[in-house]
Amino acid sequence: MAKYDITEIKGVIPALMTFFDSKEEVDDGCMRAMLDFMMENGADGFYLTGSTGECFTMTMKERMHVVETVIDHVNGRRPVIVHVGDIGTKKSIELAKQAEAAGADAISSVPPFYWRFKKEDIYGYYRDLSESVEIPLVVYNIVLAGIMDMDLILKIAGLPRVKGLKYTARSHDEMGCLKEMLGPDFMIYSGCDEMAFSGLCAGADGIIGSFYNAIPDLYQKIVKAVKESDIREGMRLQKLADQFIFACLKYDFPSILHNVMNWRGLESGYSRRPFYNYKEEELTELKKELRALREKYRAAELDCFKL
Ligand code: MN9
Repeated sequence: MAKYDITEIKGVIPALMTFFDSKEEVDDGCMRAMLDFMMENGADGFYLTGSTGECFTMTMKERMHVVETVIDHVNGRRPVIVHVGDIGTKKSIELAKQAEAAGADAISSVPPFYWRFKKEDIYGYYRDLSESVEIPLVVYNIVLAGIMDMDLILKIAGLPRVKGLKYTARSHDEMGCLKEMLGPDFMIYSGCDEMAFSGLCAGADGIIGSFYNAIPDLYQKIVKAVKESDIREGMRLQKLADQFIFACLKYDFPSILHNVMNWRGLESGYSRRPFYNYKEEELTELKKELRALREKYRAAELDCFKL
């Protein structure tokens, strides 16, 4: 059974990585340990089996298994949103029903992709998906993908069980307008980690993203700065996060995140093929860059890294 109302799902929400072992199997022990780490360090909720979770490399059964394991481990201590996106409506519905039965608080989905679906078909996808379960649905729009425009999002947002939007973009004018138009109970999640501060200032209720797996504590401080209207502190922290992110994004993503988490002193497993797994010796430059960054800012926020 879902435990949280959608309006209680806010703050820092890691788009949870899936932790695989060296044989590419989902590593349940590692998943549980990572959830503990994130809960201890500022995660306010979890977003499962999205692109950061490498969902498109996983079978339906594996996705369902991750959902069950995570919900069992979190055990109501944090809200859980499950990404059920796939190209086929029937498959997404199957994932949605399982997520609901497992106790997810909401489902979420990217629009159907790869083929150029018509607007009506995308609307139909969200209608059918949202009607298949009782829990709310959070639409996931990646602006760069160019699949949905503002009109289509607004139309989909009118569906009764559509209660939120994860909006990933480097500009927040549309996101801010959508928040204004859709009102306080329609939850908006800013999806670009490089722009979390700006997203929150533009009215987002929370932030969902990849880097919150590794540095949820830093982002918790950004959320606090926004709450306290401390612009100077918010900007300082976001700048620090950005330099960290841009250094990492020179490498393959999301697999580099496994190494980054190792440097926090965690055994964080592997990505699954075709993602490339870096050996430590290939990352001397990145470590040097991150170490310099930490020293430059004398940032207590990054001292947690064993670089
Ligand atoms: O949803 C993620 N976006 C995509 C969130 O995967 C397209 C972000 O968290 C990015 O990974 C992050 C790094 O660019 O902002």
